[in-house]
Parts: sequence; C-alpha cells; structure tokens
Amino acid sequence: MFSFFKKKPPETDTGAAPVPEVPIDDTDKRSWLDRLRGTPVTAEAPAAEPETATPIVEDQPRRGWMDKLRGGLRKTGASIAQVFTGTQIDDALYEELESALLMADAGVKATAFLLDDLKRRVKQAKAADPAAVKELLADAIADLLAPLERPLRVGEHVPTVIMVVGVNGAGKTTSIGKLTRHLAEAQQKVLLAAADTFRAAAREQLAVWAGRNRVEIVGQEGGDPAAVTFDAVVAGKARGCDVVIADTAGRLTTQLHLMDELKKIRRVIAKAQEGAPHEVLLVVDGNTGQNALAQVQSFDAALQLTGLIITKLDGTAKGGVLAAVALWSRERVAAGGAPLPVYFIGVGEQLEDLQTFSAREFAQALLT
Ligand SMILES: Nc1nc2c(ncn2[C@@H]2O[C@H](COP(=O)(O)OP(=O)(O)O)[C@@H](O)[C@H]2O)c(=O)[nH]1
Ligand SMILES: [Mg+2]
Repeated sequence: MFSFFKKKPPETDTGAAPVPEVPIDDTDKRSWLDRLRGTPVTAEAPAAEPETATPIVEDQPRRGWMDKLRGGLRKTGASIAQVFTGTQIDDALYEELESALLMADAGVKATAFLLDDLKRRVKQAKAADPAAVKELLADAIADLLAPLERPLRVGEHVPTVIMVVGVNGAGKTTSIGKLTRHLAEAQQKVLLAAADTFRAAAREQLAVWAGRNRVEIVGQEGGDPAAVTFDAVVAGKARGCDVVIADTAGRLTTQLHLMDELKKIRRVIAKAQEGAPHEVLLVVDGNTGQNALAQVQSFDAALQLTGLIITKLDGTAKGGVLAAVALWSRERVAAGGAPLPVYFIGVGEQLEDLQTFSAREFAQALLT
C-alpha cells in the first residue's frame, strides 16, 4: 500500500532521528525520487523495511492523480471520445476523428501519423465496433507518447544543476516550487537561484513555495541574472547541495536580447561547474496548443533543451499538443538527435498537481 524513499545516511552533524519517508504511488513501487533517478524497480525495494518506514500520507496521490488527469483532460478527450459513440467503423468515423485530433491541437503531422497507425491496428486486430477502435487509439497514443516518458535524473552529479526556462506565465516558478518541495521532502538539499531578477515578487514566490529548512535561495533583486546564477552554482557546490535549480525570467522567443541573456546564463553555469547545466528544462503552458510546439523549437535551437514540463493540462481542450511534441521528438531522434522527454506534467496549482509523465496514464485519462 505504501512505497518508500530509500534514505541517504543521516547527516552526522544533525544527529537527526530517522526522517519520515515519502510515500509515492501504488502502481510504480519506486519512490518519487527513485523514479526521478531512474533507479530500477527492485524486488526488495519498498517492502523490505516496513518497521523503519514512517508513512506520512496515505498512499492516495497517484489514484487521486488519475482522477485529476482525467478531469483535466476531459475537454480534450470528450470530443475525441464522441467519435466512437456510433455503431459503424467507416470513413465518416475516421474523418470525424481527424477533425477531433486537429481540434485538440495534435497538429497535422501527428494527426496523420495517428490515423495511419490506427487504421493499421484496426486491420490487424480485425476490430468490429467503434468501442474496440477507441481502445486501439488509446494504444496508438500511448505508443506514440512512450518515448517522452523518462525520469529526471538527480544525484548523478553533485550538485545536479537544472536551468528552467520558458515564456512568461508558463508556470516556471510554480513548477520549481513544487519540484523543490518534493525534493526537500525526499531529504535532498536544494538551492534555488532566483535569476528572475526582473520581478520583485518572483523571489518571494519561490520562497513561499520553498519554505522548507532544507532549501536556500540565492537572489538579488535587480541584479544581473547571470551573476546570480553563477553565485548560486558556486554556493551550491560549496554548501554540498544535491540540486541547484535556476529560475529565469519569462521571455518571448522573439525578444532576441532576452534569449541571448538565457544563453549567457547557460554559459556561466558551465563556468561555475564543469558539465553543467545537467538539465535545461522548458516549461510550456499546455493551453497554448500548437504554439507550445513553436516554443519548444525556438528554445531548443537557442539552448539545447534536455526536457520539458507541460503545465496547465487541467481544463484545456488542447492536450493533443503532446502528440505533436512526441512526433517532433521522434523526428529529432530520426535525424540523429536526442529525444526530448516530458519529465513532468501539471494539472493544477497544488503541490500534488505536478507529477511524472506516464504515456499510458495520459492515453487512458484522455479516452476513458
Ligand atoms: N491551472 C493551472 N495553473 C497553473 C499550473 N501551473 C502553474 N499555474 C499557474 O500559472 C500562473 C503562472 O505561474 P508562474 O509559475 O508564476 O509562471 P512563470 O512566469 O513561468 O514563473 C500562476 O497563477 C500559477 O499558479 C497548472 O498546472 N495548472
Ligand atoms: Mg516566474
């Protein structure tokens, strides 16, 4: 019923009592952090230490999460599901499905890809009614999205330096706050670089989210974002932090000087720590549909992204954009590039509303 985080050895100077461990989910028996780290599921992992484990929350999150995801994707999914309410598998069904996928902002390419794939599956399975076709569509979507599913690795580098970018209002600061809370609860020492020095409130916003004793914030209002980030990474190294996360100011990809500033931040991070940043994450608002794909492309061209966080999938009718991103990532791999994973998706403003992305969960939530 519970799964637990495998603790780091207690720090000697604190003499702290064993810290409560973090329960995660009942489908993947690894802890949230182990999922982050990509630690393989091992038979002995969760169940081996029940007497030392202290459950702090009933293990509801992932189940509650499916309900949330389903609720969030209802607008996107309803018009797609509507296609399968008839009794015949005919051209009209495929045409309606094409319109529904386009309306959901899956984009022309991913829509064509999914339709071809679906027709092949229908033939192969000799599906006889629309309900069966709907199941096959869920499979097709899950398979298309599967390569986007990958855990964010924390702990390979000390500190792991994560740079977070995206347009204004995408959900960067909120997502960083949520990630930081999860990390802090998993006994990771986190240092935040408040490099969004334009907005006076940005630092306070981070502080509110982070409000935990294992989190420190380096920032200076009105300071130079690159300098703040450099100081933060140096401090993170000196203070033995596990993770340094740099929040940056939102910008439009058309604001070239601001994109240049992001490139500068990326460069100074590499100066402060060789091999860093280990992750450059773009936060995109799922509500922006096809525009999200344009953002992915331009930020990637400027900064060589390593992953995505897609927020605000709650209440959007444009959740199909994940299919568009998946197809783009697929083409990138075909051209010899690295895949671009979706590390997390957000379906609301609460802490538990940001979770790791699962292709199968997404496809199921969309169509059931
Ligand atoms: N509904 C919803 N709102 C979100 C989500 N993520 C962030 N927000 C809200 O979006 C707004 C902008 O977020 P913020 O983190 O300040 O964006 P930033 O400018 O990229 O740092 C805030 O009101 C957040 O609460 C989400 O997944 N769902
Ligand atoms: Mg912000």
